[in-house]
Amino acid sequence: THRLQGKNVLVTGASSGIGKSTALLYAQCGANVLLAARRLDRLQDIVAQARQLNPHGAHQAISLDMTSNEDISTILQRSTFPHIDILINNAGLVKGIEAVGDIADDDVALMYSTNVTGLIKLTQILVNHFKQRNNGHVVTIGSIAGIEPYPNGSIYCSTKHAARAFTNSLMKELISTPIRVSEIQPGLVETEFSEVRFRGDTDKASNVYKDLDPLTPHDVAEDIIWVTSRPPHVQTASSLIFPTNQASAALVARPG
Ligand code: NDP
Ligand code: 8X3
Repeated sequence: THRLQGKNVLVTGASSGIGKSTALLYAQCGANVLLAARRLDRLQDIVAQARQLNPHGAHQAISLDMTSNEDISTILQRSTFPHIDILINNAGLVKGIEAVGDIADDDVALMYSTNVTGLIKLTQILVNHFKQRNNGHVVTIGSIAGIEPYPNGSIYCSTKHAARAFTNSLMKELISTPIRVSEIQPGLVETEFSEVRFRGDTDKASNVYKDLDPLTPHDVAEDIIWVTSRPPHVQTASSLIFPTNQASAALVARPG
């Protein structure tokens, strides 16, 4: 992880879950972290924690709504960072478990604009920035849902398939450059993800992780740190990471 010392890392969705753990672990590894999300108050608390872990680092909280073209297109100008070395495309969400036919247009629009079109817009900006510097690393947080679609998750699963295809095309486009592209594909991780899916119903959300040891956001953060701290000639194209009792989206054991 010495290779992360002094690197500038933009983490989207850094106010909770995987993004928060990732931002803090980067800080601990000596990186400067630009933490982006909608809930700025939360980000400011996390910046304070990052400062404790790496007092010499230049950490910044920046408000970013992935559904806002304006927020995305101004992000580099609004940041105090001179440049970015690593982009972690982590912001994302699922809303509802409705079957096709019953899904509200607003939920479709929110998931697509956050998980797909916002991600594409931000990545284009950072890829141009990386091309100018002839250096950089794009990491997209995909999902097992981007490999194996499941019932009652058609919109979320299709957004993660889109993010996967976009990220993979990008890796192929950048084949002759030093810029790296990676996708991390987690299975069940206990975060606020299921609370958002069940629209705030915490009982339903905690049931998702009942009787198994899910991944923690820190587990996923460790994988992200690993992938981005390899030598420059090493590119992890994808990393599928499950809890030990999970083997596919549908195959989950609950040993109790
Ligand atoms: P959390 O709900 O804990 O965190 C989601 C983060 O995304 C929050 O920081 C939230 O910040 C941010 N976010 C959501 N919508 C927007 C938006 N419109 N603009 C900016 N930021 C936004 O969930 P996770 O940590 O689990 O999710 C992180 C990523 O991991 C997602 O892409 C998710 O799809 C993926 N993933 C999660 C898995 C899991 O089992 N938990 C498994 C596989 C992948 P704020 O609300 O402050 O804007
Ligand atoms: C989240 C994975 O299968 O829990 O991306 O919906 S799943």
